Amino acid sequence: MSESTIHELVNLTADRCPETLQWPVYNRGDVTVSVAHIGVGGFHRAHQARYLDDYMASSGDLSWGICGVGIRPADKPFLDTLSRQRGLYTLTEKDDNQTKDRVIGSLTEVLFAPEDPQRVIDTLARPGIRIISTTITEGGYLYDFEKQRFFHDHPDVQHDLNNRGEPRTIYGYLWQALEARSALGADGRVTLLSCDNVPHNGDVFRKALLSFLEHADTTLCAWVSDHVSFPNSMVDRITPAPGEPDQQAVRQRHGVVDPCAVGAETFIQWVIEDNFKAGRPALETVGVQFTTNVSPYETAKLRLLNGSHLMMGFIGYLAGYTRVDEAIKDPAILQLVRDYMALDAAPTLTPIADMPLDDYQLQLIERFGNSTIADQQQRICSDGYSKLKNYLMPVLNDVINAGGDTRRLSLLFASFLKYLDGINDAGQPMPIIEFNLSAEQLSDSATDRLRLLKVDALFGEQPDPGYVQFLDEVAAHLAGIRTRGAYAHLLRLLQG
Ligand code: CS2
Repeated sequence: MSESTIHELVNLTADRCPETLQWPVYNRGDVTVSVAHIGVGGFHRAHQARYLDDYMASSGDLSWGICGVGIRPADKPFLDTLSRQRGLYTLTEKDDNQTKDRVIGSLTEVLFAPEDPQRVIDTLARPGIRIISTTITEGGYLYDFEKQRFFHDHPDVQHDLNNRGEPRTIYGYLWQALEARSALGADGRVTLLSCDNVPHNGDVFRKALLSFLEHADTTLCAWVSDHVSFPNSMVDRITPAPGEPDQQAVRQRHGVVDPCAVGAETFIQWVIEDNFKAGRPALETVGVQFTTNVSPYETAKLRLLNGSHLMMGFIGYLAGYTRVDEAIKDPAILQLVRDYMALDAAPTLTPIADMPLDDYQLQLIERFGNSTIADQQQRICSDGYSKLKNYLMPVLNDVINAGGDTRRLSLLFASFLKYLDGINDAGQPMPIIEFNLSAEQLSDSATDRLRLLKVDALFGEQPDPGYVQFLDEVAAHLAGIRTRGAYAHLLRLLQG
């Protein structure tokens, strides 16, 4: 493509968009914002924003635009760029048979909270905002999932309770916004919709927010209980960390320079508890499933998809695979993942009429093998400690209670501990991202990694007998991995 045919997305309009690229079919000038979304990462852009774009395009109801909000200081450069692009960005949906690029138009406002916290609070307080949704990752809820307790002592929580004007956590922002909404009485009603991979994400969000407010303003707690709903939801779309390859591809195919481009698989699913306090778009017309009980969907997805990601993540990364599609094509890793799904996770699940679990497992193997998205092992291993708690501890508890076989799960925990060394089987450094483990926890446990599992919430200082045996198995696997390498150790396990 010659340089003269290169356009920056920031300068594109419906008329100037290359014909090969799909531009929003609705007039963005007519869109009004009813959703404020906190956490405008790749996943939100590939999932929720895409559903609302579809909805506005197909229904002509333009009242469901999104205001994207970032509250983490590190989000600034990205949000500045997205804001210059008026919230527009390219989404590429792809698998081995198709590649489809489209410009998503549903994000019509973009705010970076630390720069102007009051503006964000005022936005969240606008009665026209009917849904406040979040993708802030497991860690963002500041909640101990094992003990089911809010991290009230967390320094950022303490900061927010004592410095109303400069919130750092989502709760600090919501405190003031909900206070303003409560002054409107019933007209201030709103839905807080968590879109994170957290078991019972709506219930957790509600509990955490109310725990915060108990220390901030008890009267507000009562108003929130009556006027705010927290639907549980299951969200699904594999979205690798966006980067250069997504941008290069859009530039090559369409001559468009888009630093906010994001790529994802073609599969997409969203199941939501139908509990909205201030109305909702008819998203069922664009494939969203509404139900009275999300739990079976969410449990199946977390245990089968996210659990398998971890199962192949640490072992595969240690074995030298940096891409998920390459790891899953390794016969030993494939067998491990299949066995984990069929023998460990599936027996703990409730059957779902419209999501047969055998088909779901087969489909997952195919999705993991999608080479066009080149999903990153580093991404699925990142924040592994929180993910183990979230996705795997519930499976482990069920397997232990049923007196089942824990060999694969103990291997998984051992491979996680070895992964923390940051060195793979070939002795090469392996970058790891563990923001919920302090440098102190990491270095303290360097000589005896097993301690990490005991000192924190996972197993406690004096684990129950079933868990003592499990921890012995983890220790034996860890020793085996250290002696012969993770991959060779896996082969032995599969043969034995
Ligand atoms: C992944 C998820 O980061 C992870 O733990 O398992 O991001 C996964 O790709 C999504 O949940 C898919 O919906």
